[in-house]
Amino acid sequence: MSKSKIPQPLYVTRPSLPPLEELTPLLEEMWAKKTLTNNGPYHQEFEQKLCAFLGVKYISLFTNGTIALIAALRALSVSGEVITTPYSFVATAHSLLWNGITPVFVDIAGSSFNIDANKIRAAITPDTTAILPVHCYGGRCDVVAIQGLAEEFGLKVIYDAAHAFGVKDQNGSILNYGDMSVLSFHATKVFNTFEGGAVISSTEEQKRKIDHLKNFGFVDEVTVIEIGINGKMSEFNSAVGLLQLNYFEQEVDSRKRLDANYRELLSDLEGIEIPGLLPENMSNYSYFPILINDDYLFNRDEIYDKLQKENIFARRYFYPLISNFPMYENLDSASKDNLPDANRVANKVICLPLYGQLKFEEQQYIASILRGEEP
Ligand code: T4K
Repeated sequence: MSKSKIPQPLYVTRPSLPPLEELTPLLEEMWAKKTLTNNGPYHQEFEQKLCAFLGVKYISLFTNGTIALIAALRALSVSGEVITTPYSFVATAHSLLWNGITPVFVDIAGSSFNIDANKIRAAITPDTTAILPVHCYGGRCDVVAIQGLAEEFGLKVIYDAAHAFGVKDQNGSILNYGDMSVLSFHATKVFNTFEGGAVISSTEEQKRKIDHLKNFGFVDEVTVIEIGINGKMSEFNSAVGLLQLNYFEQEVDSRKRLDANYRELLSDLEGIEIPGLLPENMSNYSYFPILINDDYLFNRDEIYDKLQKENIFARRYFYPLISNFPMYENLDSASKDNLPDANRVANKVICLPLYGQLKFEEQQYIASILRGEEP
């Protein structure tokens, strides 16, 4: 397709939104009731509907995924050292520092993007209290091996499942693994409430604790039992979330088709590695990462620049690695020798635009730039 026909610019993602006219009656009701936040009716309904939709028992809605992570670690009394991955959005490790916990980085497994469960054992010390893995791009971690290690060493497991909304395996929702899982509903996520997040607890008692923690520690008007924070989701975000549930499957179906198109369009490009397709249901198609190998025409940053020049804003998620940011780089576990695969992948990865509204012609155009064809 010629450049003039491409609606510019193209971004790594664009939020899917419910029809505006569906939101209007919910807003009118909100205006009439004047309940705007603090566990209002939409919040309660959204929690209930989400449990059923995702196939989990206990959900607590949050203002965003980062505060949800911070609260989850606190609720489980995690302290000392926590084993985690450097290949993630910086919020994963920041949630540890906000709790006064030292992150211990373990490499990812080859090009799988997820923590290498076989390397966790060697990183466990007497100070380790938990593992914080990430289901990166929505791909499930090695949950069985991680659970085995957690049981052997008495560790908690908190999954950063920010990318994993709706992902299932043969046992149902992958959000049921570990002690807690944390979702993000940020505008850039496959399911969004503008800003938002949630903690999935494995027991009712944990949910109660999380609910106190996100509301300053209040249990009633005059009793505070925790050093809580304000992590509550508003009625507006909850109303948006309720409507979004009706469109999630449609969004995933569109992305699935677009994912297949990219695989076809890029299949003959030697030097561009496309990660394997996950089995049906085990992906929500939240990102389309590709790896630019050394034998390709251009290196990763040249491709990134070329795309930008054409107003295509692909992103290098997750470069730089968390372990290379200034507040982490001096940790022993942050050394590049300890994290060869994560460093290699972070230097080769680029996530191409992927969202339900993306057009096939736009994908063809992106592919032509990757091929080095002049627009
Ligand atoms: N754990 C993991 C593994 C995560 O990936 C994240 C968040 C978290 C935890 C924390 O969850 P939250 O506290 O955020 O709920 C974005 C997001 O801000 C962040 O939520 C996300 N991960 C991360 C991977 O990506 P940026 O700085 O790359 O976003 P930004 O603003 O550059 O947006 C990217 C593109 O998306 C834009 O170029 C255009 C498009 N966009 C963005 C926004 C905000 C829109 O079209 N509309 C919008 O409203 O971090």
